[in-house]
Amino acid sequence: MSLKLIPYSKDTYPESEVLLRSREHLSYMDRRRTVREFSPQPIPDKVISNIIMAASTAPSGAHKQPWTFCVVTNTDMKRQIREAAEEEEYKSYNGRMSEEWLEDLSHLGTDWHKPFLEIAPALIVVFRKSYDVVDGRKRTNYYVMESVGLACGFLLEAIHHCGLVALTHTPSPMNFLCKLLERPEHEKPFLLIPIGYPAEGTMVPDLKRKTEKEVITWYR
Ligand code: IYR
Repeated sequence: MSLKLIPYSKDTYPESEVLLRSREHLSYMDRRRTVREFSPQPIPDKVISNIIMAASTAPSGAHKQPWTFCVVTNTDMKRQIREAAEEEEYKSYNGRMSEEWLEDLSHLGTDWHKPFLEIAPALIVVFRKSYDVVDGRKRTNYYVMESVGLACGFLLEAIHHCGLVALTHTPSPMNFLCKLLERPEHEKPFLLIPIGYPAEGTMVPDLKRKTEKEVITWYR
């Protein structure tokens, strides 16, 4: 296929403004928190689709965009997902997770109860696609984990940008989602992300984030 190029168009800024923008963006991102208590207030479909299409702008291996975002707002389906997730999580918290893991989670106050799966107005279930089916033929996708991880990062950013909140929930194992949502064989669940407005008076753990020194190593 011949390479068709178009001009790249995006504003650039003088260094002083680059610095200012980087600082402002850091402080804005640092205000994002994972929230476990949602208001049941619905969110317009268009908001959800805009957030997802922002996520779908993420870079991906060979630009294959190997993801499907399922949006569940149906009350009965949310209940079924809660019941199935709680069944798995009960087993995880009562035997499948190591002592060390449980200890590492204790300051977050999580347990096997997942009421947010019914209360949040929408659940976004992200699926990764190891291959696509194009005209009945299998077409491989590349760097699927990396690509879908990036898209989920973009998704969380977009949710934060609109003043909504989310929880990156990882019920494990989560094969029950394939069945409940009747996904094709080549789609595997990646993350379950309830989104919505925070419940009134929501509290979050008093977390400290790692410092520059702890996360950056320079080679100048
Ligand atoms: N999947 C479980 C346990 C859990 C694991 C991690 I790593 C967390 O950061 C939080 C919870 C659950 O969702 O409860």
